[in-house]
Amino acid sequence: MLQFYYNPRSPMARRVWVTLLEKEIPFEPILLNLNGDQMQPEFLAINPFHHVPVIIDDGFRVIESLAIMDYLEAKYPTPAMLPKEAQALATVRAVQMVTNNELLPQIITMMYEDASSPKFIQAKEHVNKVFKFLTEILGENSYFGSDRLTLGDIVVGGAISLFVKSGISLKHYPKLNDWFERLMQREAWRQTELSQEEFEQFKRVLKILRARKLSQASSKVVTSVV
Ligand SMILES: N[C@@H](CCC(=O)N[C@@H](CS)C(=O)NCC(=O)O)C(=O)O
Repeated sequence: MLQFYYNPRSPMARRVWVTLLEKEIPFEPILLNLNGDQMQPEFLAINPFHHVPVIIDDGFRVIESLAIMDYLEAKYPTPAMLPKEAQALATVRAVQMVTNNELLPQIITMMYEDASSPKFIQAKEHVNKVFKFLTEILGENSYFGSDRLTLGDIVVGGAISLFVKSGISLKHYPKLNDWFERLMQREAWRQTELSQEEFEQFKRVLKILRARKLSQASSKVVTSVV
C-alpha cells in the first residue's frame, strides 16, 4: 500500500493528503513530529532535505508536494484533476506557482509581524494583488481551470485557508469567497482542516523551524568565510 509521510499541520503535506482523499486512493499514513522525527537517519535516507510530504508507492519514492500530486494524477487518473486542454492546464499550473511564489511567502510576515508595521502592510498589498489575480483567473468557473476540482484548487485552497485562519478576510473578493466556501464543504477538506488551536501550534512549530534554518544559514556563512 502507498505510504504517506506527513504531519497534519503541514500545509504542503495537506495538499497531498487532500489529493489522496479526493481520489480515494488507499494509503498508510506515517506521522512525523516535526520537532525531530524528520532529522532521524531513517527519514533522511528517504528525504535528505528533511521535509514532509513524501510518498512511497510500489517502492518508488517521491518528494516535493507538486511532484507527488502530478505522480498521483498520472498513476491514479480517476477522477481527473488536471485538465488536458492547453489553456486550462496552463491555468492550473499558473495558480499553483503563483501560490508558491507570490502568496505563501507573505503568510510568514503576516503571521508574525505587527499589523501596523510597514512589512505587514506591504505583504497585505501583495496578497490583495494575488487575490485580485485569482478572482480574474477563476472567472465564471466553479474551480480553477475547470467546472470540477483540480490540483490547482488544492494548492490555492490550502494556502488561502492559512490566511483565513490568520484573520485575513475574503470579503472584498466575493467570487473567491464563494469558491473557498465550496471547497471547504468537501469531505476531504473538512477532514484535513485544522482547528484554530492546531493552527496556533503550527505557528509555534514554524517559528522554531525558521529560527533553526536562519541559524544554519548564518553558520554556513561563517564556515565559508573561515
Ligand atoms: N518544497 C517542499 C516543501 C515542504 C516543506 O517545507 N515541509 C515542511 C512542513 S510544511 C517540513 O517538513 N519542514 C521540516 C523541516 O524543515 O525540517 C514541498 O512542496 O513538498
